[in-house]
Amino acid sequence: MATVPSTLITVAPTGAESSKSDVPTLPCTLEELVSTAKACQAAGAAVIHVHVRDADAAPTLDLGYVRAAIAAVREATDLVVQVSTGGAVADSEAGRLGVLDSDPDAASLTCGTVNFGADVFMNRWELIEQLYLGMREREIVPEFELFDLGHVATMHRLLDRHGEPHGGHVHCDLVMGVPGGMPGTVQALLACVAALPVEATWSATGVGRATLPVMFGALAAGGHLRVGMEDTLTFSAGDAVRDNAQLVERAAAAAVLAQRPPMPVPEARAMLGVKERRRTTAGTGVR
Ligand code: KMH
Ligand code: ZN
Repeated sequence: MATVPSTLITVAPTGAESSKSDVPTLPCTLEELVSTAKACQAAGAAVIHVHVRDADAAPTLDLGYVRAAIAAVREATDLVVQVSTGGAVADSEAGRLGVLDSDPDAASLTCGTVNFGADVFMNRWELIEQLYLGMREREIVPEFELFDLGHVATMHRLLDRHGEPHGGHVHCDLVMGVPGGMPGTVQALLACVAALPVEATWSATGVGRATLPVMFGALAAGGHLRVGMEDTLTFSAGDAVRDNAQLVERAAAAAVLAQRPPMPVPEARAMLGVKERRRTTAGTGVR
């Protein structure tokens, strides 16, 4: 029997841009992050992209907080835990490199500088190289974050110069609709997809109003999906997002409609080449 192609759903529940006071439903505490992770796994997510908040709900790269968040999500779910190395626009390069020591399964790796609303999200070539090599040294799977077509070219340069990532598989995420990055259009999506390595897999994320066009475009073009409150806070015109699970449920329903149902976690782990870091049942090697 032919295998049914499936859709990897990544949830990005928090981000670094929204404040808890503006968005009270944003998961910021450890308890909120864990309950969000559980609900999103149940709704069809297989990967969680984690930005961590401190006791004041401010974005932090503090290793103590980041390690605790990763361990708690890993304990409570089977999700692939992908830590953000993008952080917030004001974060230092040293801090962003430092999160690689938090023992994640995977980590985001933005492949170039981009205007980010009124700010600049700085990603110098040397930093990109250091993050990439730091991930490989620690057996962390990168997800190449591509905000523009030029970032695709930089990813190729990285792969040509330094070889394949840990796990041997290239997985990218097209981040579309950021004010300053590529627009959230099907035309831009197809231009990027045509420039990716042939063997790469990719997901797409539409920020704000780009959420739905990018989601449908990605499904039609054979891609995977990333959704979450990092990227959109509006569910439909005038309606705030209830919670992250609502966004994952919608993505899962669209994937089912496209006859590419949500990818089970074991399949996602195998596709991405993730190293097993979950605790095993003593002596059996079985989780
Ligand atoms: N918060 C943005 C400045 C990532 O997580 O790697 C960067 C970002 C990308 O969200
Ligand atoms: Zn992020």
